[in-house]
Amino acid sequence: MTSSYRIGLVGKPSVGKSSFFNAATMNDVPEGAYPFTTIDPSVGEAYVRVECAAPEFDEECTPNVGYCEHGTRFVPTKLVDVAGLIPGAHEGKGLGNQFLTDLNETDVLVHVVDFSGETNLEGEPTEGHDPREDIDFLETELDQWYLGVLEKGINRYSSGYVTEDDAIEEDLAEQMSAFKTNEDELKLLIRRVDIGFDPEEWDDEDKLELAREIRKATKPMVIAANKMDTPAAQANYDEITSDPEYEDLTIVPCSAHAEKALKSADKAGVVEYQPGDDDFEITGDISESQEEGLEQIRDFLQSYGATGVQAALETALFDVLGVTPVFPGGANGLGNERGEVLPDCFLIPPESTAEDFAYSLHSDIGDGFLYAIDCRSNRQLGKDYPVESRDVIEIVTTN
Ligand SMILES: Nc1nc2c(ncn2[C@@H]2O[C@H](COP(=O)(O)OP(=O)(O)OP(=O)(O)O)[C@@H](O)[C@H]2O)c(=O)[nH]1
Ligand SMILES: [Mg+2]
Repeated sequence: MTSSYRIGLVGKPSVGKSSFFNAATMNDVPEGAYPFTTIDPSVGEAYVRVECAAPEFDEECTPNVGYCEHGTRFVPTKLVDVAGLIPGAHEGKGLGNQFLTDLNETDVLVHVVDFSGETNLEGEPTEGHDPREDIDFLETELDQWYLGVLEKGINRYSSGYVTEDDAIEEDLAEQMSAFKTNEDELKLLIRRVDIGFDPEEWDDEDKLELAREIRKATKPMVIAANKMDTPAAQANYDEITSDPEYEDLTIVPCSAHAEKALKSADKAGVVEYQPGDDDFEITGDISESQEEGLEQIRDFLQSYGATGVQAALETALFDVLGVTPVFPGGANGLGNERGEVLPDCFLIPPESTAEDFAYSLHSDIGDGFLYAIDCRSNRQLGKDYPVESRDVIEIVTTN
């Protein structure tokens, strides 16, 4: 069993995708104030926080992967930094649509937006640019990309080699398989858009609306309002979060710079900072100017609750995608035969049942599933039990 969720960072050039990536993963990919600094995508390991269950059992955990600090598990997940997208990317503008396919590998997107308004749609320096344009353009760009693939699926349907009882969702599912969708989901989405099941009847608007629904379903998105350490970004943030047209969006205020600075200072032994926290402690000898910089960051944390890098990743995975963290445990003590305590914290798909969880551990465990045990209450759970966040569960099998 692997926690193989991938979070993709998208956005126009120069918004701080690579800076966010470096801050989250402590990598060192190039960052630059010029468009298309990044060309090839980088994949790194970031962490999402889960409150550890071991203290509730008066135990100390021994994680297999990631780490645990002050009762917080840092569970690894994959983060992908891709090249910047500009308007027309779906037609090959900028670096073209080749890297749009990099996004296929991701489960959820963090749209990094330069809230300072100091870069235009191409990622070049400007002033007073409205970040709402960036939010709109990215959605449009992704929709157009989906529409292109959708139209191929419709052509496949109309091209005659389909048999008579063939349904449109079958051909679409095949054509759009890279988007990790399937017939059932497509059927549901076509129904939701309410355009009927005969593609001959669909006009351009119907198709675009369907493409948009498929995009929303298969690429859920969080907006990281980046560069919030600048006054211009803070003003834009206030304006956009109170704009009713944008109230359906999930926007997380963020400063990749602040996160990187704190993590680097922690590494250097100058401060004690736990990623995602709302404060830090200065523990080393520092110059006056360093102290001034750190105090500015502290003010930022006080205003926004955190640097926002952790929050954006966790909102994407837990709130928007609905992934559930679960600890495999034992009803008679949490340790396994090797003396490890709660070694794993798995991230499982939304709405998983106890049986799904068993199968995600191993097909043999799923096949032999008898019942599960909630290790906190020692209550027996049936196969249809919906697994909840931070459950500690033992699976009892026939073998
Ligand atoms: N003030 C401020 N500037 C930032 C922040 N994050 C990134 N920047 C700056 O924004 C510029 C672009 O950063 P990158 O990380 O290279 O942006 P990118 O989105 O990866 O750009 P491309 O690879 O060209 O698509 C750099 O000059 C960064 O220093 C932030 O949190 N605050
Ligand atoms: Mg970059």
